[in-house]
Order: sequence, then structure tokens, then C-alpha cells
Amino acid sequence: MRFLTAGESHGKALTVILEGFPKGVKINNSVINSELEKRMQGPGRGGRMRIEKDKVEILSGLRNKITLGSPIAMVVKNKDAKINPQGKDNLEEKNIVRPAHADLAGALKYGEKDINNILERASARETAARVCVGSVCKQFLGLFGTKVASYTKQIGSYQSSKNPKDINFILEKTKNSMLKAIDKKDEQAMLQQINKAKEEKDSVGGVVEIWAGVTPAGLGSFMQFDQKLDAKLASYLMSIPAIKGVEIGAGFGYAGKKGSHSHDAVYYSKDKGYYHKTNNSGGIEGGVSNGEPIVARIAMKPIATLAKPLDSVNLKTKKRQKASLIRSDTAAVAACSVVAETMCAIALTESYLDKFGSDSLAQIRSNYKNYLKTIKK
Ligand code: EPS
Repeated sequence: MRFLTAGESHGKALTVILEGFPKGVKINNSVINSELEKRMQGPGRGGRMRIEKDKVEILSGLRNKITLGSPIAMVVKNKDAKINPQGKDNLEEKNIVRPAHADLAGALKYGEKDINNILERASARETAARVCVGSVCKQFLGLFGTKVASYTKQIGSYQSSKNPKDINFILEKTKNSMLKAIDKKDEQAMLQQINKAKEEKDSVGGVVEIWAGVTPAGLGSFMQFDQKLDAKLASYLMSIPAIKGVEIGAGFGYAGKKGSHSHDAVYYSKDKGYYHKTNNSGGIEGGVSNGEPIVARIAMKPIATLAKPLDSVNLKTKKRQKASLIRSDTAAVAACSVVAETMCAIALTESYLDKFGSDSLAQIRSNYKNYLKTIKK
């Protein structure tokens, strides 16, 4: 399975083609739309989100809501469309790069002076197209009882010390939380971080924790570096704009611990099969899922565009100037959590298809059932 997105932030639309998705899966576009809506929400989002009403239009690859096994083309139209691919547009030229954005590196790469030609594609708006793919994948994974959930662990300097019991706990607690917090008190403290940053014309980042399960043991492989499930998951999560750190399970916490205090001992019972009482590995050992929930954390840097801009340089004059003031978010951690679930669902779906066959749901189901019987034995 693979997908390609196209589209600029202020282009006509975001487009995605998903190829290699199995035949026979029922896809509900209202489920995709509700994920798109969640990506637009959350405290700290900026003015653009009040303009857009992201909705998917599925153009191909389905008949009567069921996938055909053919490429699935999906479109999310932009309301704030300014780019005219075939003629003059009404974007004002911008020459002052915004620190921490793709502006300078992109301008140097392409010998560009107008940063519109960089930021339009580098914008996090592209993730709306990915969310469409993630939602399709979540609907596939749901057929095997696999759910993907996430919550906001940290905003700015405030970190929640609460730990979820399981995936259903996260789904239940975050259902009515705009910030996707699992605790009301923590949510208030995290909101304060966002409001304070907004008052100070600043921005904040945070940490999102992602859980996936139930996943069968055996997804991914230790045979080659690029087949390892943790390597795939880490690279997919790192590909989200503004992500600067990824941890699987105990992650960096492992470094300061002894093996006897950190490795997950193995047990067996007739009901459960093989299991662990702890999950420091985050459900992946040797690049392969071990049947425990998959747990990853990502660190998002503060939003790059600041209302109180940093020093920068005008690409045309080479003179020092304050960075461009472009409409932006104060925080987008809750939105990022939807994209993180998306990338996790895509990585897991690819691993399912590698393990159980890829072109027909009926055959994948039968392979999956037989496999589960063998690993229980
Ligand atoms: C975004 C759309 C963008 C930004 C934001 C994310 O719209 P505009 O640039 O018109 O305000 O709101 O992008 C960034 C903050 C960024 O740094 O890329 C979206 O749809 O998520």
C-alpha cells in the first residue's frame, strides 16, 4: 500500500491517491469527515480553521461504499483558495523567512526569493489529506478489533502525570475534551499554558502519546532494517510537521535504568496466551509486535510563526528584519494527535497487509483467523 498527497495550503484542494488498499472494505465517509473536523479543532488553533470546513469527497476506488481494490482518490477542497495554477494568483510576495519554518532551508534549496513558493507546500495543511487515508485505514483495522487512540500528555511546560490503563480508557476520557486530555485538572493547566502563550504573542508545543491495540504479535520483521515495525512507526510519526522527537514505550527512559528494572518479563496463561505484566517495550520487540498495546510518544515543537516575530533576514535585500507576520496557531497539539493516530494507523495497516495478504479483505480475514489459532497453541 502507498499513498501520495498533492495540494498547496491555499491551492484549490488537497488531493490524495491511496493505492494497494484491499478490496471489500466498507468505508463510511462521515467517519472520515469527523476525523477531519477533529483535526481542525482544539484550543490554540488560528483564524484559518474558522474559514475552512474540511470535508472529503471520494472520487474513485469505491462502489456502493465498498472498496474495489483500485486506487482510492480523495479530495478536500480549500475555501481559502488563492493559488491559480493556470494564471495569476493573489498571493502577496513574501521575502522574510520565518525561523523554525521550512522557509529558509527551502528557499536556499530552490534558489527562491518568494517564500510563498516554499511555505504553501510545507504548510501543515497537507496533513488533512493524510487524515483521509488514516481514517480509511482505521476503518480497516477496526474490522480486526484494532483501535488507535491518543491523548495530550504535555502542553508547554506542563506535563500530565496520569497514565492510561488501556486504549478504551483513552477513547472514553478524551471523547469530550477539546484538548484531548485524559484528566480534567490537567486539561485546565494545559489550557492555561496556551492562553498565556497567546497573551504573550508566543506559541507552545507539547507531547502526544499514541496507543494502538489489540494488535496481534508478529507484525513487522527483524529481517531487514526497513521492515522493523518500530522503525516504520518512528519515521511515519517523525514525518508530521513540527515533530522533533519520537519515543517507543519507555523510550529515553530506558537509558537510565538497569535491564532487570526495565525489561518486560514473559508469562503464559491458557486464556491470554503469552503476555507481559509491564509494557516498557511499547508492544514492539526486535522490530516485531509482541501482542501488547503499541505505545509511542511524539514531541511537537512550538508553532513556528510568532505574533512577536524573531530576528530574520529579507531574502531580497539581505537586511535584518523581523520575521513575517503570517496568521498562525498558538498551539496545534490536539490537531497533531489526530495526525499522529493517522500515521500510526497507516503504518499498522501496511504491516497487516504484509503479514496477512493485501488485495482482498476476505482472504486477509481467513489468513488472520488461521494465524491467531496457531499463535495461541
Ligand atoms: C493549517 C493551515 C494553515 C495554518 C497552519 C495549519 O493555514 P494558514 O496558513 O492559511 O493560516 O493555519 O499551518 C501552520 C501553522 C504551519 O506552520 O504550517 C491546517 O490546515 O492545519
